Amino acid sequence: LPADLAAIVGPEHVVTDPDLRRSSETDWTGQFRGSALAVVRPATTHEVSAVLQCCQRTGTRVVPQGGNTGLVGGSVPDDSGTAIVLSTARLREISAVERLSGQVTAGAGVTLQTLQDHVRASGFDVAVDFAARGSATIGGMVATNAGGVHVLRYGTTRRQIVGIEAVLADGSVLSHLSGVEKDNTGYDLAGLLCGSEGTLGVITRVRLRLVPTPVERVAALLAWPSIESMIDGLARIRASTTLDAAEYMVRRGLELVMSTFDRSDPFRRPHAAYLLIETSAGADPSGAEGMDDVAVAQSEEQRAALWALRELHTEALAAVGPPRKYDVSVPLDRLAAFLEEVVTMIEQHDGLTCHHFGHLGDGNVHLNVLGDRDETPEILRLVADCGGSISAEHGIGRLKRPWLHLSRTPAELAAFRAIKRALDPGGIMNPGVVFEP
Ligand code: FAD
Ligand code: 2HG
Ligand code: ZN
Repeated sequence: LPADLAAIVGPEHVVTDPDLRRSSETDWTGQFRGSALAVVRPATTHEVSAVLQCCQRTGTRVVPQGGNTGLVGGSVPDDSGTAIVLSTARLREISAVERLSGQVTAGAGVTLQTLQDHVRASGFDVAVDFAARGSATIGGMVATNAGGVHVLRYGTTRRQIVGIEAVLADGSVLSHLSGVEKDNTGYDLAGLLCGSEGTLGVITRVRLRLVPTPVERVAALLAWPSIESMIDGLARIRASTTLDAAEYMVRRGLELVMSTFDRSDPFRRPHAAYLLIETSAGADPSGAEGMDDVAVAQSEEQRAALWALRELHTEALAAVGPPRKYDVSVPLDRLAAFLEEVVTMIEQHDGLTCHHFGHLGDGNVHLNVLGDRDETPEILRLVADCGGSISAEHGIGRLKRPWLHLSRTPAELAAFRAIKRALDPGGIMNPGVVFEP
């Protein structure tokens, strides 16, 4: 097989050397490690199609991989050594920004940051943003329906897609990239492939709807005496201002970030909870009632410093971890009670510490539990009992697969399996992710 693949993509793009493969076989968290037959790097959609035809013919399993920043173990192979990793690193073409429609088409392997730089030069911005922007790719972002910090303003990745090109397991190319905003000609295949985590095909190009770059933007960190007061405060701010972001953290996480990365506290004394808000609208939300204090960024540098306190949580936790990650969402009116209950439940066990932070505006909490004991069933059942989702934005991958039934009905799961069988009858696309292998 490696020789056949080399004939398609060139021998230097079929990596079989174990040392060179290693970074593609281990996920960002270091908790999922596997072994691949080879890492294959096609440069065009045509090459992706030929690689998949070859894999289909030989029954070889395929793990699509973008920036390998996924947090649920979906981007790396199992340890059998029989699957290939199909890297999108060379699918890096970007079209010029189309000013009239406000759209751009990007190859799956373009990183989010590269695309942001590209479209900002034309006065536009990508609606989705998150801390892994330097490595995460557009293909990965679409395959996981990434959320990030602007969901409350613009929605998730799915809402930004106006066209997609993808290759199915049998090598057939689906291409629908004309970008017309109104197009009710049958099933929404882009919407289906978005969030499919590499289990239905390889996304090769995506056409995205852009948003205007804000002319004026204000970032402020608001300090609160409790989580309840912060959630009430957010409701009042949202009623009067269009927010671009509403991210929260608590004292324990802030202290971890400050000590790990030598950052200073924007306030003179500690507070229980912190809400980082950003707005590009006219009204000033930093006078909200019920808060202890506020730090408004006066410059781009100060804005970046406030954002770093929030965005460095994942790396700070990785440095003291690895933590068990629970990316959950809960209806906002139940969030304060949920947090109190889940933290108490976890920390009643000696040696367990629960960090939490996240996208408050979306009711999306990132629980990161340090310590050996595994409380996963209890935590995820509580989420389900609160009417929440066991995976708000990171996806199912391998990590959440045993718990998918807590968020989806048997009828929904049967429909998932029927779609998978129809598009990938040989089961070669990312086996073990979302579904049992
Ligand atoms: P990978 O990790 O390479 O792959 C992820 C999944 O997508 C895998 O199942 C893979 O098989 C599949 N895949 C990748 N490319 C393709 C393709 N072209 N075709 C088909 N399938 C493909 N996520 C959020 O949603 N919000 C956040 O705020 C956020 N913040 C993060 C912060 C940090 C510091 C880190 C490390 C991660 C964060 N993530 C976040 C998770 C991650 O960055 C996203 O899931 C991202 O979209 C993954 O992109 P990637 O290119 O790294 O994909
Ligand atoms: C974030 O919002 C990411 O920072 C990562 O989704 C969350 O590390 C985590 O648990
Ligand atoms: Zn997040």
